[in-house]
Order: sequence, then C-alpha cells, then structure tokens
Amino acid sequence: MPHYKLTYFNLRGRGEIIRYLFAYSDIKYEDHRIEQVDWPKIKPTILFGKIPILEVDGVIIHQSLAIARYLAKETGLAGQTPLEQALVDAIVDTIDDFMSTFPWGEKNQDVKQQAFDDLLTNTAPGLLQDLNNFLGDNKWLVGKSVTWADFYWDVCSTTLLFFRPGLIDNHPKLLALKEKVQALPAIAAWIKQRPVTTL
Ligand SMILES: N[C@@H](CCC(=O)N[C@@H](CS)C(=O)NCC(=O)O)C(=O)O
Repeated sequence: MPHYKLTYFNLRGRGEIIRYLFAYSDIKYEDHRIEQVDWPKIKPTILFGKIPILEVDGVIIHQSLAIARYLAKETGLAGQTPLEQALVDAIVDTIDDFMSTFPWGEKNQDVKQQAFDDLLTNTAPGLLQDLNNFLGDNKWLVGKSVTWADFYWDVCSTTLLFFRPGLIDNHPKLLALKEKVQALPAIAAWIKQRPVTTL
C-alpha cells in the first residue's frame, strides 16, 4: 500500500470527497490540515499553489477531482464499465460546476450573501430536479452499486444544506440517497470521528 498524505485546510471543502474514499476503503493516510494563517508561507512551496494535494509515495497529485478519480479507480468506486465511469464523471462534474459558481472567497459579505441567495434560490432548484430525474427509482446514481458520484452528492449537499436548510426537502429520493451514503458503516464512522467544521 502506498504512503498517502493529503494536504488541505481544516475544512471539509474540496478535501472531503478524498477523505470519504479513504474512509470507505479503510485506507490509512495522513490527513494533514493546514491552518489558514500558515497558508501564505506554504502556498509558494506548492506547485500550482492550490490545495488539496495528495502525495502518493512522494508523487504529488493536485486537483481534488483528479485525486478522487484516481482513488475511486484504485478502489472500484469509479463505475463498473467505461460507460458507467463516464456517467459518474458527468454527475460529479455537473455537481462541481454548480459548487464552483459560488463566490467562496468574496470578502464583501453583502455581495457574497446576495450571490449565495441567488444561486440557492434560482439555480439550485433546476439542478436538483435534474439530479432527481437522473436518479429516478434507482438505488444509486450510476449502476447497481455505490460510486464516488454518490459520495460527491452527499459531500456537496451537506455544504449546501448548511447555507439553506430544507433545500432538498422537495426531493425525498435525493434525501434518501444522502441518508444511504451516510449510513454506510465506514462513512458513518468517519462522519462521527471527523473534526467538526462549518464548511
Ligand atoms: N479545482 C481545484 C480548486 C483548488 C482550489 O481553489 N483550492 C482552494 C481551496 S478550496 C485554494 O487552494 N485556495 C487557496 C488559494 O487559492 O490560495 C480543485 O478542485 O482542487
């Protein structure tokens, strides 16, 4: 087993999907959490200057979804066929497109609040309806077993619900999927033991 070291802030954020994949497959890793105050001096030491990064026996992978996809392939969570894998990637990218439209780093709190309100009120409902339609009556988003697309839905919707509790109340199937992911024993154990952070 390689030595894995994940470097990210003390947040769920873009690191959590990676932590879910490690947790689900019971893979040991170093969960290295950087304090925000230390980031300015660390940033210039990191190629591309962004985190998360994952070191795999000293080889550094950047980009959270590239890291997650690599781990998903290693652990059988990427989809069972090339077609399933394409669908998993498409769902992950769809959710990520939406998450990336939020102005996370905006300093002006009024501007930030307005943008968040607008996205949650006007954009989220269409996305949720489409995800609901895509899921239909299936147990998991893609194929017959859990994939990292299901994990990504849970991770991202947890953050969305922090900003707008009740956001997915109109979509019981999406809520049930979230509950199913969180009830997987290894994920339930991780959620119980992980550091409590707002994001
Ligand atoms: N698309 C990249 C985004 C990486 C990113 O923007 N990371 C943020 C934290 S979520 C960061 O490094 N912020 C500090 C900075 O840009 O200086 C990914 O998914 O890894």
